[in-house]
Amino acid sequence: FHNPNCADGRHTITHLFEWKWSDIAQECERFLGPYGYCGVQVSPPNENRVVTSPNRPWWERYQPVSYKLVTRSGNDQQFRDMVDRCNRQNIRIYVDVVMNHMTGSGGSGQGTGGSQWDGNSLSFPGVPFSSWDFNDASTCSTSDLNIHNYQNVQEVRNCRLVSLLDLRLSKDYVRTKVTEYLNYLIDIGVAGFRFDAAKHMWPEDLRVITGQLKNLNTKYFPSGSKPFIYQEVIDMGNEPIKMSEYFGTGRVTNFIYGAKLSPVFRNQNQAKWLVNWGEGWGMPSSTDVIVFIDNHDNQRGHGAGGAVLTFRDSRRYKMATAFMLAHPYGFTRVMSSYYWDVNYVNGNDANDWIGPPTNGDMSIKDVIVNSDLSCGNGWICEHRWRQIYNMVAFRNVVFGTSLVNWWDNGNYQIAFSRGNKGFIVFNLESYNLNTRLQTGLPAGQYCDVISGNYDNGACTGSSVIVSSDGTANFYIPASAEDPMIAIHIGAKV
Ligand code: QV4
Ligand code: CA
Repeated sequence: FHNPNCADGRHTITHLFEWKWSDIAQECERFLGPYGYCGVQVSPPNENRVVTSPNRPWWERYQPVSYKLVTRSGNDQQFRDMVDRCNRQNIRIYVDVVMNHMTGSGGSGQGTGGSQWDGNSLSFPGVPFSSWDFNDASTCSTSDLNIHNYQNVQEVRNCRLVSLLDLRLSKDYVRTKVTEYLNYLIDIGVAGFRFDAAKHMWPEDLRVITGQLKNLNTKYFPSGSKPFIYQEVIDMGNEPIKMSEYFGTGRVTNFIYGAKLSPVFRNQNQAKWLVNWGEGWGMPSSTDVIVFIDNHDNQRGHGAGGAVLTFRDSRRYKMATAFMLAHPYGFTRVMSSYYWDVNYVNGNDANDWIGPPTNGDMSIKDVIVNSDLSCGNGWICEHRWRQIYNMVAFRNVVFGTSLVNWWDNGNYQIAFSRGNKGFIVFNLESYNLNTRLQTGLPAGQYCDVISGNYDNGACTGSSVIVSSDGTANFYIPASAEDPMIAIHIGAKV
């Protein structure tokens, strides 16, 4: 379950948060395929609760009503069309799977696919699940059945996360229904899963469920391929539940990564310390994690909290993302967001619930793409920023090489090579960088893929001359639009 199942030479996924399936299908064809991405994490595709107060928040999709593929992103047929068209472009689809719980307690109604649900009687006929299929006072010991104490493992896994009705995954019937859903997606042709709220599920239950999964569809994957699984476990080191409990069933989301890298690129912790970034900072082994700067939760103060860099600090965010993509540690995920107006009230964003850009009938707006590759209609499309997509290509070119030729100025200027294939320099000082450095690269002229592109054998931005001894002079003004330079053998003039 640790292998992402990327097509050859592709090593990064992007989370197209709240995109419609029809837009993702087009994006695979017009951008993700040609620009070297491996795949897409999609929002939960299964039927969810329709929340109208507030009006259609993004988080309604984390309240399942059934496993029918009908949401504001599209229906079953549109989902299948996306998976097929993306796979044909060598782009993989990873599904966000919510199987810890169903809707919040209380309330009732119809889901996005028309199924009835009742959060009072714990009735979900669209699956079907009934009150027998949920944890209750016999398994959860808090008086309101909600989780209050994250130091109590039993409580975290058997009680309700923010009142969400907690499925009894120890029961064969519940495991079977969830497994049917996952195998249904595998048959369609997805490459793997994000397990939402994995911390709230017992590793043993996940072991049984993943043991019943089919191999991937041989229309798109070599026979015998297992789904890629990455499990959402927020482990900042201060709770009894550890990431390592989940390595048997796949990788985990490494939230320490963005939390510790962001302060460096905010000039709150010297960049020179990144010399042993990765396992050296007490993080799990590289092949057990997926890494990212921000995710859909912590970019709005949910989940692990709001201390991470996001698109709103674009200059620092591009640098942190470039560092992530240049560095060998972990399997990389690039966040792709939509815009919303923040409104801080007592330190919290009162608008943290706002859903994706919508039309008057609350359907999700199309993603518009402009000739400069940027997006419109409220979609931020970080994955289309030049400094980011060129570093996705950098990672593909240098993949498998080790980090060598580390250099730093003892403070906020750093540089390193990836074998003899790529080199990157960062200047986070308030003064200019002007230094000769060993790049490890063959002599020649290289395009700086940060300030421009490699286009028809020429550089649209600045270029770097590497001499026969492998050294080159680097000049990065503190005031540069992006105070970093990256070169690699795939962009040599
Ligand atoms: C509220 C109160 C409850 C109260 C209840 C009464 O908080 O105390 O009992 O009303 O009805 C939404 C609301 C939340 C509401 C809840 C139930 O925001 O206020 O409870 O619904 O109606 C997302 C959002 C949540 C949202 C949830 C379901 O972040 O705010 O809750 O979707 O719609 C921990 C976990 C980690 C989790 C993270 C956010 O360990 O697993 O918190 N991250 C994942 C997802 C995340 C998602 C969930 C888990 C749940 O990444 O996006 O939560 O599927 O760290
Ligand atoms: Ca649970």
